[in-house]
Amino acid sequence: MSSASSVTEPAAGQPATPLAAISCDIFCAVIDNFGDIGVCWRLARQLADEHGWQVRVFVDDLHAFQKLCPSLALDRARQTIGAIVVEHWHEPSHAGDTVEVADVVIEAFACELPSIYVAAMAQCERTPVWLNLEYLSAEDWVADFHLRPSPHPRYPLTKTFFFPGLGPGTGGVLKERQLDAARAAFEASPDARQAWWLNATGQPPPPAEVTVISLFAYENLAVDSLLEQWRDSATPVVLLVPEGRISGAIARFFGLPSFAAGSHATLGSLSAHALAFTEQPGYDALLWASDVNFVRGEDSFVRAQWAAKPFIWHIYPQADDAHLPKLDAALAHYARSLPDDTRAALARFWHAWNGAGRPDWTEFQRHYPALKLRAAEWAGELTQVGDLAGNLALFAKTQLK
Ligand code: TRH
Repeated sequence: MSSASSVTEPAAGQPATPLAAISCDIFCAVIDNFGDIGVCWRLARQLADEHGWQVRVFVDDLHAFQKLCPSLALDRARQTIGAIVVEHWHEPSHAGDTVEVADVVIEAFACELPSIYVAAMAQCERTPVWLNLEYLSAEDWVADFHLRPSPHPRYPLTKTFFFPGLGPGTGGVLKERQLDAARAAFEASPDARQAWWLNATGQPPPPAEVTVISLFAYENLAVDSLLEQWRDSATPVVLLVPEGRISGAIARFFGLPSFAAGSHATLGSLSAHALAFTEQPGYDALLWASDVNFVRGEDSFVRAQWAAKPFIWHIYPQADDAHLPKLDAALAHYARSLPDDTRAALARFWHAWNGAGRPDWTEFQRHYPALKLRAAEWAGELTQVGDLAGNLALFAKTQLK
């Protein structure tokens, strides 16, 4: 956390005036899995580390949070991790022991702020900036709704909708300032790669002819077909599976009782390692160490884009297939400049991984060189939209009077 950013240089002839850092409260209700707190925690760390904000995170599920942040204590109502205060949001009405309203209030994914907190916001001399951080969608309408104000029905308060997105005019997606440099350093260092493989799998890195695949996904009916294709592949495949919802299917395929962290199995051309779920900053190296990444939800989907490797997205399934237009909207951005046949092959593979059809690994592999080029080009295009934390901080500052 930078404390320097909260102090201004004195202008000539003026006394030094310490400016208070911007305070920010992020409220996060965990619906399921890790994406809700995953996004909030990454945003919190960026606002603290890169913008010098004083951040508090109110979160209702410390167990999910602890998986991403193992130093978190499960039994503490309030604790400080790095420079960030974490409050266990133990009931909807709770807003800390004493209600202190921050300069910027972020309601993640429409989780609904405690009513006493909203009432206190209305009493503030300086009206706080109230943002509703929405889920990521690549659909076109997002740019029209990004930064739309919504006046409160009773209080003199306005909530602004902040929409992440993959295109211009949206809030963008989270990207730490040092991320590209960290990836480049990892990719340039045989020692870092060696250390990563030994730590994650207990084995040295595989030779160059092996295709390394990371697999982070929900339960998926298409996985058996893919496992069979990898087993029968003409070239060797190494599969890296963080322990989680797909682990049961991997265990069944290999005839094992479970596929818990530390397990290894081989059948034909396929070798698989079960990995321990790492703390959040450690997940990126798995993507960097792999040639192809299967990702899911929201945050890992974004990280795969920054890893600049071909990836397959298991989108979070919604009722009435509401997720399918979102899948195609993301493809429309990501696959836009691919040759027609590669774009069609990628779309078929993504659709098959999301319930429509059978994934064809040979076809995917045939298009791998074009997909690899596009992955790197896309990471560059996405950078143009700007980092979400930076976009949010800039907007908030224009609103704080
Ligand atoms: O876990 P997810 O499926 O999360 C979600 C939630 O289901 C949420 O309710 C839904 O709305 C959202 O998806 C769209 O997938 P996601 O978003 O990729 O979050 C996973 C987080 O876990 C991400 O921050 C990366 C992190 N992670 C680790 O920290 N260590 C690991 O080893 C792995 C595999 C992931």
